[in-house]
Amino acid sequence: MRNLSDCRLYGILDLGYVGIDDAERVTKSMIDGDVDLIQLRAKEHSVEEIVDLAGKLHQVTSAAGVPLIVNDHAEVAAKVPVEGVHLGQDDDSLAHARKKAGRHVLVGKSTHSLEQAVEAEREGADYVGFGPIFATPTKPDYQPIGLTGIKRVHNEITVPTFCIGGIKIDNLGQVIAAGARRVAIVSGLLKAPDIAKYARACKALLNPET
Ligand code: 3NM
Repeated sequence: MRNLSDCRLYGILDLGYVGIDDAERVTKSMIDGDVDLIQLRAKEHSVEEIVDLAGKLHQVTSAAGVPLIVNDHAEVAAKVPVEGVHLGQDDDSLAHARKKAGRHVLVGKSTHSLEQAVEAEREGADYVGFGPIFATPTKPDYQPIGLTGIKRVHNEITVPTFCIGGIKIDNLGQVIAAGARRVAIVSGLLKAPDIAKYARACKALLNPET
């Protein structure tokens, strides 16, 4: 299984963009494109549906050595051997999520300011999301935080930090130049005509030495 510290490109499988029946195909395309980490994000689905889908997707991701992270519902990790859970600012505390999972899992947290990122690391997050960097239809109610905080957050915290929000292949160079080493992408990836090719192009920018 891939180490979190080696992960650069985080692909988010958001069922707002992908039909549930298409989720496995899209997951395979992400893996084909060498996405390092995959999150299942299903804001409008029941926990039962998420458990069912996460079980199916985990067979695919684990065979490829790609960690699968479930958004919001730590209890899914008690039923399916996913590698982690991802929490928002309004979700369970990290300690509560770890208790619900009932076993060791990675726990990531969304943060929207330097202060929240520092607090998430202090609380014990294994990684943080940091954004939204740019305005995004995937999370329309959030004020973009821009590029300027990226260097500072990397100076202040040591856990892997995935910049997120409005990141596309076309602005990824800017995000990297601002100090990002890792990014999470939702719509850019899911709306790409060729998801694997898009992911590979992002990886090439994130890992210029490979
Ligand atoms: N979390 P896209 S921004 C899911 O700032 C999510 O925490 C964010 O979607 C945060 O790549 C975001 O389509 C949406 O812009 C990212």
